[in-house]
Amino acid sequence: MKGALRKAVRCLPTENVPVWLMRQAGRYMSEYQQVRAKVSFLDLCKTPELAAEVMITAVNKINADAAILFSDILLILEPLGFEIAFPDTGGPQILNPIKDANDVQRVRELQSVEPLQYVMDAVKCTRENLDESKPLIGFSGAPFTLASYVIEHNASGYHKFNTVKAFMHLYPAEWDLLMTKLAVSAARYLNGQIRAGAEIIQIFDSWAGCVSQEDYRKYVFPYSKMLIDLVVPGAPVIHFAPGNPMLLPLVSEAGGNVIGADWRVSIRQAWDLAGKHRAIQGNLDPAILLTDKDTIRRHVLHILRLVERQPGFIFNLGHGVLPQTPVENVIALIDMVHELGRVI
Ligand code: 1CP
Repeated sequence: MKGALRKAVRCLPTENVPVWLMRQAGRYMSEYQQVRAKVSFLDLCKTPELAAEVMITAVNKINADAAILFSDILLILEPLGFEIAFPDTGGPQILNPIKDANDVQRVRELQSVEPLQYVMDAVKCTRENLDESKPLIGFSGAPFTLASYVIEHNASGYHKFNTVKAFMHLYPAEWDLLMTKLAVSAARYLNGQIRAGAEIIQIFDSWAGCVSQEDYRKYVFPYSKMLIDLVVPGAPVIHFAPGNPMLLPLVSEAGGNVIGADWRVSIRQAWDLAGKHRAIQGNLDPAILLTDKDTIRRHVLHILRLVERQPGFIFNLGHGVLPQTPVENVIALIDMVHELGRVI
């Protein structure tokens, strides 16, 4: 098996510490900005050759050990019946969100990946142009995070999640229906990506950290588990649910070969909470990339020392690269992990 990441996701020992970054292709990179000056974000995602080019350019420039499909977690919502928009300022928007419990009836379940063929083509095109030592990561939003966009979306882009939380408590039957539709649809979508050439899957539950342990168990866990159980066996799953380290044991129990950790918890403690039968991914604070090389190096060393070369570690940030990050700091970070990961 070639490539440290392919081994690490299976908890096998590696010579190098594999490293890739969430949001490694994006607004912090001038090449990306140049493409975006000519085409909207949605058109970029819907043009497979461009989506592949943006990701391959980023991977080659920063020397990451994996590519992640260039796409967005919200695109699956179009064939489910939602209109999405990515305005230039503020976060993405759902133009026809769920306003009351009856609205759940109109949400369609994804029957086939045909309406998302452009995503499958982007997977194929990225795979064809990517160095074979580097795996391609496919992804989907987790049911809770998708629900938090379709039930509530604040035009300012600032999420408080109160509406989605009230909804799950007030309408448990409709919540179950919605979350089941989202889980089954996301599984079909991921299995399509795997057929198209994605080797590893990451599930983003970016906003799950806003709920309590009890509510996670009752309203989130069953559907994340359903999704992960439906992913075809053989493709390792990275399960990332940042924001609340106390949820890590439950996130791990819901499934995934690798558990993502953010910076709010030390990587060693995160691994203890997730359980040593899982691999662990994380967890440099993206804000550290806004500092200087000495500070970055100190933090990289700290994380590597905590991990003590135990098999099953993947270096990443605790969340995505911030748009204002200097690209040379990202390049330096990856070089440091490659250099120090061998010797520590
Ligand atoms: O050019 C632009 O203005 C668009 C910015 C942008 C980009 C580059 C958005 C809008 N999405 C993406 C790409 C993207 N999104 C990728 C692939 C690129 C890469 O990782 O290098 C991935 C994996 C995602 C996944 C995604 N989208 C998540 C999960 C990851 C996370 O950060 O937690 C989430 C929550 C989204 C929603 C979304 N789409 C875009 C933004 C800015 C956001 C998040 C913020 C919000 O909802 O307010």
